[in-house]
Amino acid sequence: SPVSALPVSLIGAPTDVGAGDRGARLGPEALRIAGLREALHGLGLDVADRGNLDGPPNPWTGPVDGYRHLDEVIAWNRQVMNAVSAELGLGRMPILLGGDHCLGLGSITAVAQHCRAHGKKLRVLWLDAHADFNTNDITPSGNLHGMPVACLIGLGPRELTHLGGEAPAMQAGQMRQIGTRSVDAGEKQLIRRHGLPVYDMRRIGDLGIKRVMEDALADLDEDTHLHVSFDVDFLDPSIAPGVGTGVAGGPNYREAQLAMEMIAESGRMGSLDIVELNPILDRDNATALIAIDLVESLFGKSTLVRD
Ligand code: 5AB
Ligand code: MN
Ligand code: MN
Ligand code: MN
Repeated sequence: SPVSALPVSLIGAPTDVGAGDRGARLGPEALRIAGLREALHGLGLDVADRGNLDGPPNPWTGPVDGYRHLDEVIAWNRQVMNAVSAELGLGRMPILLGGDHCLGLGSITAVAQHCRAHGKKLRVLWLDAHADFNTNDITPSGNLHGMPVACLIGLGPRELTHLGGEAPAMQAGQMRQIGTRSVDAGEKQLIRRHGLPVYDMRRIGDLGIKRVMEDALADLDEDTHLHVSFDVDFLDPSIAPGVGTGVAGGPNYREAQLAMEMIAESGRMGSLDIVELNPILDRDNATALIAIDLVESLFGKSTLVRD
């Protein structure tokens, strides 16, 4: 049975302007074709599919001042922020279908504004192989999908750090990164300087996914809005090959599923991103199917025999 009684709204953002490979623009359709709406409906949820947002094409040009496609990234994030705000305003749970992970900025900026307006606490779980904590002076690529976390805490170009009019959207201490295993040298320094809470794969190996999730979900209360930003490259590429920036050594199927089950049991999830799925690099839409399977767990599908 679903843990969330909230109606949910699917919002497609078909773009890869922030990524280093093209193909994530096809993510929303791949998730639809793999049956996301039907899966959620099957759990008893009220699901509305809002279709796809519109935005500029991917110019596919090199970095300028350390950023690739900054104007297009700004435009897409504005669209996402407005669409997510609208669903939250209707009392619905937005599910952003990326698209690349630069869009987490627009999504979480909207969520942070909603929390401020309603006196709620914000906790963000960032499920990702990467920290996405680069800035234009340390990025190895210029790709903005590697920078949304930095922008969220106020490090980045003003149009992105002030996307919602106020900055920063959140503080490093409100985030928990999980599954991290590929962090650039400059990013590591920045993580230490800002005290970003990271549960990397080494820690998951040492403690086990159960204890890590207990920790990451500790002290949530009725007033906490939990946002889950699920970069599909969180998963080990052996089970989820359809991503542009896969990194070996990620969570296996059962570890990922338990993480999702524990998030569901917290009862606090109020918004979700599913990003970085690249169907061009996938086999038979397998990665979309596994992502949907895990999203069902996020919404309360249980593996308990007596639940
Ligand atoms: B993703 C890298 N750190 O900045 C960079 O997939 C990869 O949203 C970023 O997590 C990966 O280019 C961004 C090398
Ligand atoms: Mn990411
Ligand atoms: Mn990633
Ligand atoms: Mn990626």
